[in-house]
Amino acid sequence: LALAASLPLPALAQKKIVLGFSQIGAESEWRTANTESIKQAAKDAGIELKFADAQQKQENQIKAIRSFIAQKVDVIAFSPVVESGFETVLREAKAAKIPVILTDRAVNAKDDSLWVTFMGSDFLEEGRKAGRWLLDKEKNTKGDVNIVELQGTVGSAPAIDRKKGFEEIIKTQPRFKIVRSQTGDFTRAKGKEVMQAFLKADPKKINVLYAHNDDMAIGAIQAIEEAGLKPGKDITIISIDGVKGAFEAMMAGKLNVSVECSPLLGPQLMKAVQDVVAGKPVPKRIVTQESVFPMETAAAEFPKRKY
Ligand code: GYE
Repeated sequence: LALAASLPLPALAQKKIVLGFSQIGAESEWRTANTESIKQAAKDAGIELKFADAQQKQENQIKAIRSFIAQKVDVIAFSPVVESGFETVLREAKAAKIPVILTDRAVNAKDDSLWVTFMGSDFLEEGRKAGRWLLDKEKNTKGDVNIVELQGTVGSAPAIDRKKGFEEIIKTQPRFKIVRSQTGDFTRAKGKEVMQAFLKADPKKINVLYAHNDDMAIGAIQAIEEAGLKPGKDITIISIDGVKGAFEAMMAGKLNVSVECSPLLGPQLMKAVQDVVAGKPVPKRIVTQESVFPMETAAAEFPKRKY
């Protein structure tokens, strides 16, 4: 008996941390890899995950967060589909004393006491990297460079910042012109559809496509081929994420460069959840480290890619 009393409590008797996570949807290869990373990391960490898919709708995310509050989960984490409109529900979580972690995308609320930490990529920098790659590629050419842009989801942090960062760089040389810009909602289907419209409007003038994610670029590649043009040659294509589909397109010579944006946020999210529950301090901002993969590096990098 004395011996039994000195043994540590069996795992089952310890209270499992409960995490409520509201995911945006399944709009891209990036997003599916992000969901897998979170589910796997929760399992590995022994955290009970309540996972809700919002199907790209903010109202569904707000509903999910309210239901997590009602269920009194230990921590709420979510990837906000758009930047604005979450303040009210975040205040409700704060009033219920449930800590909130933002993953992947930011909100634009002024009161930063509404979340404990925001982990994810620097989208502004990703846009700048895309712009710098293009300026470098064209450094020995002359004349106008006409760019069409496929934006991500309207009002989302990555769409806003990837546009801003890219523009910041290209506007240093006025011959680089964004001639058309429209949202493709981060999906292949929409990327293809909008690219078809771009090509119809100006079939000869497009030199470059800048897509805010790989999926839209992959959709657009189909549209370009169907129009009888060579993607990667007749039109230079730049996109962001670095998913396997992009590496395949690069190895086929159809995509020129993909700026990396890692979806593998699961392990660091679980670490932050454990720290928050244990009352340990967590940094207010955790930035993902990332590189740029031009087409020439694709074959060597492909076997190492994890998403
Ligand atoms: O680039 C895109 C996804 O928020 C960084 O969302 C993420 C973006 C990613 O749908 O593919």
